[in-house]
Amino acid sequence: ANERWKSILHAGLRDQDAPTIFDRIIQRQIPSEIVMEDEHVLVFKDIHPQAPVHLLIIPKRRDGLTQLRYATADHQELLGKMFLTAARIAKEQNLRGYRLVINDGSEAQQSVFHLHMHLLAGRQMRWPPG
Ligand code: D5M
Repeated sequence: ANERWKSILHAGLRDQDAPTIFDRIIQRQIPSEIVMEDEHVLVFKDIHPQAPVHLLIIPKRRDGLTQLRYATADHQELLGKMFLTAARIAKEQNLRGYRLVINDGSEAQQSVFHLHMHLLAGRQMRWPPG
């Protein structure tokens, strides 16, 4: 399997099945600051925070969702769960305002190909985002 990933990387292609760093976080193979977890989603602190509060909300089973563009009606409940989780955490942490971001694709600067929602808060945001 290692050889296969190497050849995929070499070709500059993305393997839909290739695990990402987030799988390692889910499996506790690498440390992370986990804020909340349930059966379906995991929330942890972003390692390169862009605001005083910067959390990542991810599905625990990637289930084909390397990017939001691959979402189907089958993912509707999971996607709703991610939004409700963000809103709940914002309420629990008494955030006065917050921003949710999903980067889809390299042009949007997506770097980890396991669907994730950024929750940013704790400072005055600007518009448009960079
Ligand atoms: O966002 C991917 C985000 O993932 C980016 O803000 C950094 C974060 N990241 C990468 N590795 C880690 C680890 N190990 N812990 C916590 N956070 C991490 P994107 O939208 O794909 O650019």
